[in-house]
Amino acid sequence: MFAVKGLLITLEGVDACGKSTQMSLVKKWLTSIDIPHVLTREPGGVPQADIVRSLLSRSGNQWSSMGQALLLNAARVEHTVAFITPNLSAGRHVICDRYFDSTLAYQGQGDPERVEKLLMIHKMAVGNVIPDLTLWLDVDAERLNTRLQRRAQQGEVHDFEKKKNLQELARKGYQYLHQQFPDRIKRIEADMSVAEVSYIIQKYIMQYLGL
Ligand code: ATM
Repeated sequence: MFAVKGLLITLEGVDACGKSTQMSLVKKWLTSIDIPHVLTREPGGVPQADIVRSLLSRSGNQWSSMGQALLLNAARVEHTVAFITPNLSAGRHVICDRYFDSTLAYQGQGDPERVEKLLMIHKMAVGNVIPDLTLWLDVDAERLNTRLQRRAQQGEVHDFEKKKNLQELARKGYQYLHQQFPDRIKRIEADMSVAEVSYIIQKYIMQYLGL
């Protein structure tokens, strides 16, 4: 008898791409068909990593992108060792809202040299734990602008231009990663309806779970 390991499945994308909505739909769906799974997110998932989240989200965050990457990797080690790996070993699929592709996209921004360095840091930090499947919810620049403007009107975005620039650079980062790892990273047009995006996500997950 051999143990069946769970899969690590990540959802990625820029802010306002609809990840949170899709995370809860995935949870509802996997629960309804009795698939053992856990949901988690980064930065976060364990108390030490939540500290890093609050450190980085404090207004006036002045960390360089390498400083951020190192903090995020410190958080990721704790999350991976204490939560992700034990769940995978116990046969539960781990669905994670952001993982190392967020670091590669936000801190790497599509620059091959930076991405190379970040991959080395990831390897040192957590070894060969990489997602089995990454679902990238991609929003084009125009829609991103509209979604962020809506958030700004609701008081959720404070420095609109800074936020918009960061998301545009991160999108460039995701485009680069998608070219580099086409087998692992699946691009999904997030401009479709919530139901359509959810249907495509379910199809990919079923394919990877062999359902
Ligand atoms: P969420 O809002 O999706 O929880 O992400 C928090 C922020 O952390 C998001 N910022 N914006 N804008 C993306 C950023 N982030 C990184 O820059 N690098 C990472 O490795 C992770 C996990 C998140």
